[in-house]
Amino acid sequence: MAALLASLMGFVRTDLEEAKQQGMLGKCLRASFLGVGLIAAAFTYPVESPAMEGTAHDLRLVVWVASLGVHACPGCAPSRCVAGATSLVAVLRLNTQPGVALVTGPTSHIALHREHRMAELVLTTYDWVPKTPRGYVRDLRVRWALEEAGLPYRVESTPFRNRNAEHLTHQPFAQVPWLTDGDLSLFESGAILLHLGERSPALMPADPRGRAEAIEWVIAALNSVEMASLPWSFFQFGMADKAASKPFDDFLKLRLDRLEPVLAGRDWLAGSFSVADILMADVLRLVVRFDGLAAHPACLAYVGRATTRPAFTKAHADQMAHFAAAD
Ligand SMILES: N[C@@H](CCC(=O)N[C@@H](CS)C(=O)NCC(=O)O)C(=O)O
Repeated sequence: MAALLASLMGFVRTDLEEAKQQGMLGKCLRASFLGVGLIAAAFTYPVESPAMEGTAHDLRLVVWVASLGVHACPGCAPSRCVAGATSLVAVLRLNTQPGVALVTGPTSHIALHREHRMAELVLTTYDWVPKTPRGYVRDLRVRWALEEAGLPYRVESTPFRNRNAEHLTHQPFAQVPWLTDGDLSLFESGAILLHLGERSPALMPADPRGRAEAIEWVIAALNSVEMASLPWSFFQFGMADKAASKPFDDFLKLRLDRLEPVLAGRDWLAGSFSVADILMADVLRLVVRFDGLAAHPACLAYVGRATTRPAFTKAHADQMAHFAAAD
């Protein structure tokens, strides 16, 4: 970063020197003032915008700054204007990323502001649950995503046995999890993961196509696969008469038969690992629990790939420890 800034300053110094010799110092100074104005405008960067939107802003800013240089300072080589503008925007972008900002100044405050906002992520789960659901409570999906993204968060508890009115203001079905992000409170694990996907490229592809595919598979995991696997699991848990399970076995098999060739052809659903994989793998994990993927090796291998990721291991261990601490 320091080397980048030094070379940028070197460019500016050389240009000013040349401009002085060519009698264009006034124009150069005016361009510098306008440049400072543009940098100030850059501070209004969309702090919470998706990665692509941020990239579009970066490109627009490069074009503005470079064309300003070309117009205001005709003595300078256009390539130098483009190089200078690109370096400037790269410095701004880096310096507004949490954990990256190296140069103290207004832009590093944006990074601090982001870090501060992220520190306010609070995941709520039950204070305790019986042994059977442990390791499968849906706060695990959220923990997993937060661990993958390296986002700071803390976990709070709500009573499992006495679900109070406060609980219902966050989760109208008296379930868990919910996530608060500042003054925003979100329920539904899918909605929470999509929200977190906006925060990190580790959770959501940056390109529009990859992003659309990830969203598509998030919905598929919840609305096409979990919709079949959850009622099927009631029979496995002994909550329903096994003699009546055939339609549910068939329904799940139909979904798995279609998912099998998809997962045989790719490692992750939307190109790179994303929130879609967290949801799909977590949904399939419940099927694995009852040996329901024996006839679907690609699905089984996919669950293995996903659950050997360090972020899953940590999320799982943390959930187990959370409930064990309340025994
Ligand atoms: N669709 C909801 C389902 C939430 C859900 O089923 N939560 C379970 C724990 S994994 C729960 O709170 N169960 C207790 C209950 O339904 O009373 C989501 O994905 O967040």
